[in-house]
Amino acid sequence: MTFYVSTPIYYVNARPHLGHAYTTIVADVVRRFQSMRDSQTYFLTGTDEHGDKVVQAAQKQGVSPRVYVDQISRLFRDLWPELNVRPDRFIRTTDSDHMAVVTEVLRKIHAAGDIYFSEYEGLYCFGCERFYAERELQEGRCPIHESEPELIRESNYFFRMSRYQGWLIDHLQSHPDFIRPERYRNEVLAFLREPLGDLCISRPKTRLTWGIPLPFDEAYVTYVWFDALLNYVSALGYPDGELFHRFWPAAQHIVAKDILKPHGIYWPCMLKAAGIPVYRHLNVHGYWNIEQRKMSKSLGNVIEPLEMRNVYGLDAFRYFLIREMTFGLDANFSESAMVQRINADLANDLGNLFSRVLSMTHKYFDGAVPELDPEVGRQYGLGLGPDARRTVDEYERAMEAFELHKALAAVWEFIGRMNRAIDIAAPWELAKKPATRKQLEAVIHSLLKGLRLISGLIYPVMPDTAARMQTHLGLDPEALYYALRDLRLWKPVPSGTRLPKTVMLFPRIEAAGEPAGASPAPPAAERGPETKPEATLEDFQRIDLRVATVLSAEPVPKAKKLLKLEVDLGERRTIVSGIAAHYTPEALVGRQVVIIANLRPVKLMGVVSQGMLLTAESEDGPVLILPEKPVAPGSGLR
Ligand code: ME8
Repeated sequence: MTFYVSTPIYYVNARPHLGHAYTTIVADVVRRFQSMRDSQTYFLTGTDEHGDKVVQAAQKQGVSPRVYVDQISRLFRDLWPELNVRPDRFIRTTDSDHMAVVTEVLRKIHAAGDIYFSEYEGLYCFGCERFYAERELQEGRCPIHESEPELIRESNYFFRMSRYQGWLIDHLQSHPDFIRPERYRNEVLAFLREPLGDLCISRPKTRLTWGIPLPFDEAYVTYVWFDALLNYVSALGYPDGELFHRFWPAAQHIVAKDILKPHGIYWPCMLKAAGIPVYRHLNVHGYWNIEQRKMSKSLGNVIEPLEMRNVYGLDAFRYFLIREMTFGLDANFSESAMVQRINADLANDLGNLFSRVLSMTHKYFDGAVPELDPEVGRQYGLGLGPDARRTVDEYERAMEAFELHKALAAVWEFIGRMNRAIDIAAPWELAKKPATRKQLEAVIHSLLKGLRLISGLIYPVMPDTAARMQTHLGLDPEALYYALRDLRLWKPVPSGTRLPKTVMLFPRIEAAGEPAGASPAPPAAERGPETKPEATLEDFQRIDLRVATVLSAEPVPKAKKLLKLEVDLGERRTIVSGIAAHYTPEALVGRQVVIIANLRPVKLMGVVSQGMLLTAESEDGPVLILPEKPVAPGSGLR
């Protein structure tokens, strides 16, 4: 069997954070799981280095795109081994083999007549690097970046994606798990109910030069998504590479919901047009929020993976991510939730079980695994065999289906079953009388067997802990006892094996962010917001801030959050503001507020808004910024 897994290739416009770490750790987990089944595996990650966003980020730093991409790409590449993640290739879209494949695929699709030249006008989000249809926007803003898209008109090359709409719908219908979980398949199908437009795949060099030139027109570079998606085949040496032939038929992508559309629509259509078979599964997960809020630089709540690892330990961090998020749904990250899970699941359930069983083996058998008379075993064993089999079956099913949290839940159910079995069997009572010695042997023998199984099942998520457990069960650390085939056999730890002294797998953490004995880093929430990059006085002066008096205010029909205000700032203006949940119209009329007067007008729910109200962000929502005493309407700010 073969298995090929990819993560998105990350933009190099920001440092790696929790979200990137999650997806990449998931890829590592599923690839380790597949290797437990003796699959040949290939794991790809990398960085997406062309496009406007990267150029803008480089400009901000005052360096060339080339220097900039090298710098940030290295941060990603160097992070993965620190998280025990070892991809087979780290691809960069600036790699020459990748660029050659993009050129070749463009040539092929162009020659087949699926690329044409035309003029286009549309709303473009620079954050997403794509055009948006009006119906996709929320209150006129990009749903991901919450910024207003810009109206752009230019001549460009287009990929005839519309031609593949019918085929894609058929494919989704005949392959119900092509995109999973189902909610995302449904989302794509819903999108495909409307006519699918063609995809603009070029950018004029007059606007952007940092990209792969189109092979049929030197005046243009390739649109960054068309370039980036092809990494999944270029990394394998498409079209002739041995890796491509071996692994592409087993391709599975992992992405978050933010990039469902490029992966669920553009990419299959591109593959079809290029005559490449489509991937097998697209696995889509939700978003991590931080303490119930969106993770963002401006909120200063970006979680650094290495910091979490340093404070809580790598395996505990990996465990928390995989256990806490229901794959497919959003999840909430907080250090207190992490501490809770570490204490309950790792220190209590698993850690206690492990040290209890090992210390009993030392106490009653001097650290040597007892002999087992099979007859006595049948009579006095703990009856864990059927549970073990059920656990392995559910674990394998859930891992295969990307229900990673359920796979762990199944293991923890088995851990609970073992802890209860100890309490019922009460080995300390059996140890009191020579008559129950054989019974005691059977009980300890079963418990060690159970630990051996658990050490194998946790390997994909907690590889270091799995190895530590196995070393302490006297198993050869050089040999891998993780093969699912062997785990199913429910093998004992060989009798007579001498076990090293027990260890504490996971110390309890005493208070949030404060592991016992370590010096704690302040919780992320207390570190205060990161400031934005330096701005000059000229930057500030380009923004026209003015005091305005609210003349009237009314709700905008069918928009719960919006109020339409008429304001006086020397002239009359209409402003639409998203404060309806926090201010009633009556509370605003007659008040003086501060607005940005030279913001490009934008249409929100059919109303043109000619400015923006300034508010402070607070836990309870937006709070208006007001002058301390009345001033003439239109007064400027400085
Ligand atoms: O979109 N929660 O790159 P990107 C969970 N270059 N996962 C998150 C997350 C969060 N809060 N934030 C980010 C791009 N991610 C393109 C991809 S692929 C051909 C091109 C993860 O740097 C998640 O995997 O914006 C998401 O899909 C990805 O980072 C977006 O990374």
